[in-house]
Amino acid sequence: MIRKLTLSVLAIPVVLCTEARAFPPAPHHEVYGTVRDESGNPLTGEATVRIVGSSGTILGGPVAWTVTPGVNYSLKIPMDAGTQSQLYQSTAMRPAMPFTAEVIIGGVSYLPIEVQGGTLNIGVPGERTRLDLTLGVDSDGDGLPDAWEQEIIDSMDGVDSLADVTPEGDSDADGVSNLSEYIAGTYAFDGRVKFDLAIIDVREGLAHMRFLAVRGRTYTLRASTDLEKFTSTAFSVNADGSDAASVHLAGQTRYRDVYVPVEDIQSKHFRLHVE
Ligand SMILES: [Ca+2]
Ligand SMILES: [Ca+2]
Repeated sequence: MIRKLTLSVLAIPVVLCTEARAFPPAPHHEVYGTVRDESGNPLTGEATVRIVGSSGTILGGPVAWTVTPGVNYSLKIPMDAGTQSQLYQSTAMRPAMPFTAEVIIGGVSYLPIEVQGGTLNIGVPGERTRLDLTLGVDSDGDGLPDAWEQEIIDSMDGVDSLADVTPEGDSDADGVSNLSEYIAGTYAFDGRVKFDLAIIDVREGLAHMRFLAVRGRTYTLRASTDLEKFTSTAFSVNADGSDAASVHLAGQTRYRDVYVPVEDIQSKHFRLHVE
């Protein structure tokens, strides 16, 4: 009798497992990226990114100062394995299902430039898709918000319309493209201010460098001895090289001095990266 009872108890979870496998979920798909305002500044909170899928998925998550370097939102979308005609849950999604991304600020929903007039499709389970979202209006459809382009039009002679400001163009002729200046947060109408890394000096085993850090942007540094292979390198904001970190999130816009240890080698090259 006891043996029979034991068998029946064991059978219950087996049956439950079989039922659960009828509509199995798959690993979630992560959508992540940077949400920027119409001036190119990464949002730093008080906003929500909402994913609305064709299957009925509605998923929201906060915009934060930083999730990882250069990323201020991340959403994990429930995915269905697709082995049955029915979704394992009504709000799950499958690869290639259309969705829309909205940004909600103060209860008002905004459709980012990347989403206007286009269809986004979800990727495969277990993978990630970067989706950077930009707020504002983009009349000429070049990815740069009108408000940002207008600043250049207002500030420069000979730049008269949105068509004169292109992402690959260099309105202030400082060698940095308009799109790169938009990302870096530097003035694309003032050639004196650009995304640049200056070497100040090398003393006591520390290379002292300086760059214009713009609020809300994250900075990483890569180093190379042969100008071919660059690897991430930690840097310090302290003159004694202490508390080095691999990333700097600018809390305010200011020139930032950084210090990196240099070994006894003839030359070392550095590359600054901004997100
Ligand atoms: Ca535009
Ligand atoms: Ca430029």
